[in-house]
Amino acid sequence: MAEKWWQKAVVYQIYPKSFQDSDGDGVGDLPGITSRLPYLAKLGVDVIWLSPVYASPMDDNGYDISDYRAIAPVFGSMDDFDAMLARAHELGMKVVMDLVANHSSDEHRWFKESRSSRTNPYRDYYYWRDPVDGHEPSNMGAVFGGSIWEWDEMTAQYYLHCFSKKQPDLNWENPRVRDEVYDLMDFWLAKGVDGFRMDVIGMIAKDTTFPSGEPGPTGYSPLWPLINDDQVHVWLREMRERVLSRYDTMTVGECGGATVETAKKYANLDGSELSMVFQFEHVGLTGSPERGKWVTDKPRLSDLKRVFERWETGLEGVAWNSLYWDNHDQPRAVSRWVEASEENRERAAKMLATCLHLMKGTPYIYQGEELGMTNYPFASVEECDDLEAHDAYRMLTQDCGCSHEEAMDALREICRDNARTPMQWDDGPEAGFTTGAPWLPVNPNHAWINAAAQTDDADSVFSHYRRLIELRHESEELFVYERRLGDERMLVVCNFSKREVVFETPSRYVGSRRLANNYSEPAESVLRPFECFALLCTS
Ligand code: ISL
Repeated sequence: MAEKWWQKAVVYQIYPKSFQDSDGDGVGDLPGITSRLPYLAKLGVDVIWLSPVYASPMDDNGYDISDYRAIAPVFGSMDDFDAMLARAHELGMKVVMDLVANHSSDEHRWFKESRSSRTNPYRDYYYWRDPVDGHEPSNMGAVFGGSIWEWDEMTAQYYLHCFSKKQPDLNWENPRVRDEVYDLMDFWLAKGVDGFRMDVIGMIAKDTTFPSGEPGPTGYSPLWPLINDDQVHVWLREMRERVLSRYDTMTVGECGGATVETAKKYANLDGSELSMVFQFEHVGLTGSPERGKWVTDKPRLSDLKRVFERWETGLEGVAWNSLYWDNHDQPRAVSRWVEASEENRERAAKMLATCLHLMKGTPYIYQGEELGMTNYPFASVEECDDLEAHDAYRMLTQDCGCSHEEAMDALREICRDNARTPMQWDDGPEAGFTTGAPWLPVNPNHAWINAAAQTDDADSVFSHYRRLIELRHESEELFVYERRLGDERMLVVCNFSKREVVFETPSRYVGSRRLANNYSEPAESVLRPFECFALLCTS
């Protein structure tokens, strides 16, 4: 099967609220992103994944969309979007949008119509159910706390929301809902965007009997058995047929519960569904039934190796994976995965990057990761913005019996706001992110962790990432093969590019006979432009 462009790409995720503000309102925006595109071009990334910029009441920072075809005024206008897209393309970078279609905002026109009467034509765009014995139809808990069911006085029924109550789940069983989603995908693809990161796409199909489960400490049962793992593939195939097959896109599905087996369906190299999966096994190695993800234990290296090994070998030649440590839902890698002090933070950041980027799959860099940005020293929950952090604090202190300090330790280690503090551009006021008051505080360590200090320093974390990205592109330029006859082996190495390419001669060939070469001195660990040689050894 021919290699696809997204298999040699490196993706950079932008969280627009926190990347670059251009108008001093303390919130990042599209003109701000455009102004920083040369920085990303210098880093060398191929694809930008833009977290949501659509119209939204921002209950969940844009993951609650009230108009899929409009830009939130706080981020700018559609013209600003078009300018950003054009500039990115000019600089050779593609742009992938966040498609949040498991749910909309409760302020979307569809939901306003839907809740207005039981007979409204939009009623079936969402899941509405009668009470059972005067209660919610089932006892599952939503990701951001409380029940998955919200009572709506207007029509005296409950509606389903797997996330916040301002994020009602769209009813994908309804073909009109699917048509709407395919249409809006067309709208953005026709504009020239290069694909989609699909938010919680693994959750769009539900067990519509809405079962109950064993309640945990919060009184609710976990949500995951609600997911229908078979039906989702039917709809993704339909989406491929109806929309994606008409464009050359990169699609990545956020699939929380994906296993190696289900990933072979989601991200099969036959192209029937998505390009790749974003799976969660390695970021879910810690946690407890009582406290969920809110524990301070570090993941065990042996577990991490086991998980990566299983995914690498399991998908080999069959399906494609994404490689990531960080994103806007995870704490900062250098704070979370290792016990790095400031003294060895840079080395740790480079080590984590190297470990990940040289695996098979498409690497993702989350803004600031390439600078070795760290978690934020939150002193109280009031400093956090994220609705999930507030719910977690309440759950930890009220349902789990944690003290304030214990709860804050968990938040400082795990909470999503760690990733969402403003990008650290320089050591000036507010790290060069804004001239106003930032919506989340800037980490005080911007005094020494910032882009200005790193972009021209060959030894910086930024330069290390840059080199890893180059390596990924370059490795496509080598033609290396080995021939064996009896106990003789011959290794042929050809650099098809005009650039230097890192290449480590396998140890059994070190010092062996050189048969054909176009440079007189043997290569060290770098192949020179168009260098070739053949080595012969007996094993
Ligand atoms: O961070 C999480 C809560 O612990 C994850 O479970 C997260 O909610 C899940 O990965 C889904 O994430 C996506 O959808 C959410 C949104 O809040 C996240 O930012 C987004 O990445 C709802 O749209």
